Amino acid sequence: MAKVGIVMGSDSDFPIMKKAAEILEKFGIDYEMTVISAHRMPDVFFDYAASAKEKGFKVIIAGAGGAAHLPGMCAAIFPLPVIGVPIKSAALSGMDSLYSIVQMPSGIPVATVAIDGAANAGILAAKILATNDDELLEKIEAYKEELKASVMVKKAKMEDMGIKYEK
Ligand code: RP5
Repeated sequence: MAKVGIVMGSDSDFPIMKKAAEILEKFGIDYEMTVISAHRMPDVFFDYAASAKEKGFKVIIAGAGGAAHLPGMCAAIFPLPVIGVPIKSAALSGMDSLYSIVQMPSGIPVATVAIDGAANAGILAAKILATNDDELLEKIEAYKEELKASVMVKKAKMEDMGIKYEK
């Protein structure tokens, strides 16, 4: 059963939002991904958000751009955590998306990641699930070690080229 719902306002958001899915796959987390526009199909959106808890979702990752109401409206209906991904828009470079998602009224939080930060949304969803799953927590700790090792490799390469981090 899918534990995470990934929803985006348009298929044009997919190239960014697929990064959240890739992270969930890496950690072996079942997810369901769909496109629903809160503005263009509000009835479909309402059914999605209202049935998400019964479907077994523990977290929703919602990405949208421009007047990005999708994550906030998910949070208004779904009682568990919602992570918002502001998609970089053409007109305002994603500042409109960011402000629309992050400036929620008191009582209805959306955990907002960076503009186009879908990978971090996936990691944050995994960390939320890991609060109650030791096996998943071990995978996240291993991932942190992977990150460190990749930086160490780059650092060694730079040093080989005579570039030093430290004086
Ligand atoms: C938002 O409008 C979507 O999330 C998307 O980021 C943006 C543009 O949508 P399209 O016009 O590409 O469908 O609702």
